[in-house]
Amino acid sequence: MANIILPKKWRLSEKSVTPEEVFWNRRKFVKALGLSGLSIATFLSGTSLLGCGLKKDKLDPKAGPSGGVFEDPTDDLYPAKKNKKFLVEPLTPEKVAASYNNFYEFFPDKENVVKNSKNFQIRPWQVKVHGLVENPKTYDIDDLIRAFPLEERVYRFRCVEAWAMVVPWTGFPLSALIKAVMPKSSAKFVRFKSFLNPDQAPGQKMQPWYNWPYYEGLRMDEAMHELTMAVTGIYGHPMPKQHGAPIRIITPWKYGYKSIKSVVEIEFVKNQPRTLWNDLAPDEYSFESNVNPKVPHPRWSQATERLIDTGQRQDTLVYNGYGDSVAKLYS
Ligand SMILES: Nc1nc2c(c(=O)[nH]1)N[C@H]1C(S)=C(S)[C@@H](COP(=O)(O)O)O[C@H]1N2
Ligand SMILES: [Mo]
Repeated sequence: MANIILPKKWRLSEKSVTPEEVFWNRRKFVKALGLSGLSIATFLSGTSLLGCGLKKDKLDPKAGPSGGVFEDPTDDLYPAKKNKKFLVEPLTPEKVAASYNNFYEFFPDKENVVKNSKNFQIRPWQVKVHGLVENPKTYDIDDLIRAFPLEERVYRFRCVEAWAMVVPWTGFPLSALIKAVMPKSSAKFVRFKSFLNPDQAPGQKMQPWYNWPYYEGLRMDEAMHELTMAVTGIYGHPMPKQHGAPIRIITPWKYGYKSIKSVVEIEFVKNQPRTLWNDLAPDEYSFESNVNPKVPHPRWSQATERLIDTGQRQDTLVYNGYGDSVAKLYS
């Protein structure tokens, strides 16, 4: 086991600061393989490392050059009305935001997510909403997107890796969907689950140490908060795959990994649900994960952040600048 030769990109740089790399140290890597019952040989032969094995002949004809969907059945809803209450300036250019994406289902490094998500089929798609509710419902995505009025909001976005951007999301307040299914008083948390489809998501095949599908959670009051959005579009059009099409969550006062992409299930539960990053590294990624410049990540400071377009460094704001509206949730 100790003599495995990993492809160059798989070796850890000690200075690296991305969350996934927590898990890329050799001891845990080997342990994860052992736990998942795979032999190294099976694992390495059955995966398409670094995208080399992707079949070019199976590209989705609807996938645009940047992974955008050009014939989206909800195209007519965009651009949605701007909600002027939520404005931040200046915007990060779309091209930058759309080519720098954490989406481990498709690839562990941001620059390859677009290419590796081309085959991802975002129709048909259903979202199952269930658990401790009076009206459980499985929505077809196109009905769901039309069920609640869409609006555009410009939010700041802060990844735990200390990069930041400002983007216009289109979607609806998650609270609208929550009210529609009528949670019981016993529902204290909301659990979100992303898709599982290793045939279309190479990252799910090549990284078996993640407990796919990606899962996240919020407290009920966080999920009901007016800032929390179910997002279906960005920059005035349907969301391209790399940002989490066809529907994702956005909680702008929390680190980016709480904003789960490509959601297929929303469940109302009594107890605090487990989350993928917290299960992997509980001392590095808490359930709450509110942006806080004063609480360093165990391996780096959170005092400042880097804007992905200009590279400029600026001070991190507590609750990512949304304290006026969310601090009361934590008093
Ligand atoms: N399903 C899923 N959701 C996810 C992730 C992921 O890997 N899989 N990455 C998270 C992280 S770490 C970040 S920073 C944001 C990135 O969103 P963006 O690509 O739209 O900027 O998505 C979050 N949601
Ligand atoms: Mo992130």
